[in-house]
Amino acid sequence: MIRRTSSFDTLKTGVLCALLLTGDAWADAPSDYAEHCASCHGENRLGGVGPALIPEALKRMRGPRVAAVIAEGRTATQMPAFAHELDALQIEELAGWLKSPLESNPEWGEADIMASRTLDEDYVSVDAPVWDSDPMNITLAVETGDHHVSVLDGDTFEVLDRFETPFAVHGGPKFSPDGRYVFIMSRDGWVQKYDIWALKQVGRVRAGLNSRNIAMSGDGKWVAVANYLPNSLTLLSTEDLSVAKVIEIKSKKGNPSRVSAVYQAPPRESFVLALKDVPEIWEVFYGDNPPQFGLGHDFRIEGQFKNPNPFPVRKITTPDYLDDFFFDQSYEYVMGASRDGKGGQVIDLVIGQKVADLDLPGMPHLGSGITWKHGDTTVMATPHLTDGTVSVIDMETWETVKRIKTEGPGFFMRSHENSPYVWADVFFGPNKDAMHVIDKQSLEIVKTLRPAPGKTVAHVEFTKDGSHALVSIWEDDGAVIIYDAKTLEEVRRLPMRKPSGKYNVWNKITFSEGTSH
Ligand code: DHE
Repeated sequence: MIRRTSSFDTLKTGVLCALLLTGDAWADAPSDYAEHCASCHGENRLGGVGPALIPEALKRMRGPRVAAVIAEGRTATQMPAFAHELDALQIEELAGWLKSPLESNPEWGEADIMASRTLDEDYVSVDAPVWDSDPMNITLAVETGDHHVSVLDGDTFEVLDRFETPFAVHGGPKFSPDGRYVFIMSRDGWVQKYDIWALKQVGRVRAGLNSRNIAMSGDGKWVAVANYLPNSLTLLSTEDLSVAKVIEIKSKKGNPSRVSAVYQAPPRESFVLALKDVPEIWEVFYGDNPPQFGLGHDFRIEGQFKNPNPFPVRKITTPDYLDDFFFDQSYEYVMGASRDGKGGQVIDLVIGQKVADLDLPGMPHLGSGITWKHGDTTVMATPHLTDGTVSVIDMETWETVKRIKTEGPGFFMRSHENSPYVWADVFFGPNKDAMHVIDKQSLEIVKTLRPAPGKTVAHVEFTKDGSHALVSIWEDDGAVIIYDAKTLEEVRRLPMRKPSGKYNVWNKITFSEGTSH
């Protein structure tokens, strides 16, 4: 029998808990959960008004430990403190149990997804924007501190609206091709549709239980949602968020896999999927005339495009597990980072084969890569998540042209056709307050900005004309700083709650080479 202690503080280090929790570990946690947590987080831990409490979601939780949140609650949310109802050991047991895997992989099929869909009754479509700003220069700033998005006028930087998002948005929101609607995804699999002209949410649907990112089809008709849980890709109609199809992810050999990410390849009229657990790249076609590949082992298309099986799937075997992608501007070549973070490969999507190896040690973050003209070639640059380096690669020879030494590992990079500079953050380590500005031709760091010493300074987005760069102070009492992109002088600071990514309508819908796609 485990004897409970009375004070939460005595167990804060967790060391004693580790000793106590051997054997009869988490014995009472399920009943404590049922009594105190299930009404908000769901009987099955998959979420309700509160987020899902499963390891896939909790291991991404930054900030206070899970036990501390249970004990002390979360400020500015509906999560209350339980320290006066549960003792220290109960709290540690509960936290440990929540981080343990679910007993079986939950199902989340078309019927569940459709049942989760809500379309806002008070939403009324409008014929023109309800504001006077340039619709192509609207910029969204995701504020992860309190789960909101600010809608900014890209000329005046006035906040036109600030609306609530689902909990824990991840990845770039995706605009409809005309820039009017935006689709936003949370790690719990919720997809939100928002009308920028009307400044109103249109609706929400839970497309997966634990999701990675979304992609918009080139024709604007479909949003694809990459899911870890269940192992699926959900295709939603952009019109009304209804399910067009749920594709179960099983390799050619029948092995299931999580989807690491989904990307759009507009010239190919396809979505391209990075798979976590099998060495394959998938292409899911949405156009009326999908290319006719043979049924050879590397070029298999399942099903016909017309009824009864829309969205045919092509499965390409790769020599390695490829986890994170970057495409050339033609979308013929996809650069993939190895799952072990030690290198990468280039796959030609037309022939469905590897055409080159990439020299990319230090876990490249290809999703943040950008390209630009360098002399008579095009180069691509990517930060590394475990190495203070930006790698620059020639897109014709696939050789590494330069490794630019930075003050620490970075997460995001951005540029703009009209800017001579690339901006690269230092996201991790003691220099997380640094933002490097790199000359696109000399490939040298020409300035390092430190607008908020000691704070995380990360992620950049440009205005439509590239005249200004917006930088996040990634803290709960943070800000978006607006820089003159030429003089590199600060112009203005907009207070925001832990702003993460910023997304300019024009740069996104025109696939600017300086931004992630
Ligand atoms: Fe992201 C984009 C994967 C952790 C914030 N992140 C992406 C994309 C991928 C990805 C594949 C591109 C998809 C897109 O935009 O459609 N991210 C991963 C990971 O695998 C990783 C390392 C670990 C994980 O478990 O997910 C990871 N990402 C994070 C974070 O910890 C960040 C910093 C904070 C958070 O919100 O979780 C984070 N990721 C972002 C942001 C983007 C993003 C802000 C969009 C960047 C853009 O400019 O488009």
